[in-house]
Amino acid sequence: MNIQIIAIPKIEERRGNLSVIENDTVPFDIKRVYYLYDVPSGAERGGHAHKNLQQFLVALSGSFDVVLNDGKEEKIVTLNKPYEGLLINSGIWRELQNFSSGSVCLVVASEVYIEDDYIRDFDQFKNYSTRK
Ligand code: T46
Repeated sequence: MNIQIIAIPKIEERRGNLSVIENDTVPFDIKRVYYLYDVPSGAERGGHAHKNLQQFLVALSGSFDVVLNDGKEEKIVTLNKPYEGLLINSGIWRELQNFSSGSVCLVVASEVYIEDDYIRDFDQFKNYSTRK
């Protein structure tokens, strides 16, 4: 599956840790950053694929599961470290679930927000992925 766990450089000090995401941390030019927070227990986010967008997800705090499907196989990745993230390339269905209390999901994206880039229907996604 076209996903990758990428380590984020970490500067450790007695004062605490600092991690930095720069353009060369991810294989795309960063155009947008957003974050999910105050996610209620049992809530799910995502439930779509992107035609072009690449995204890099980091659990800045707490943990959550990312259920990934490329039309052929399903994988579940648990994110729970602020010094590593999950690169999701285009054409992959994702659902985010099992958010722990107080968790924060940072998303670094390769494009600005374009609703037309979303495939929000799973059957449509399956057809799209078999055509590719
Ligand atoms: C993804 C997961 C991890 C904007 O206006 N601008 C934005 O940049 C984004 C991301 C969303 N929105 C609006 C669109 C909707 O009215 O915010 C509302 C919630 O968006 P959505 O239902 O797409 O949120 P999630 O958490 O289900 O999905 C988001 C991203 O859209 C998606 O690309 O991979 O987070």
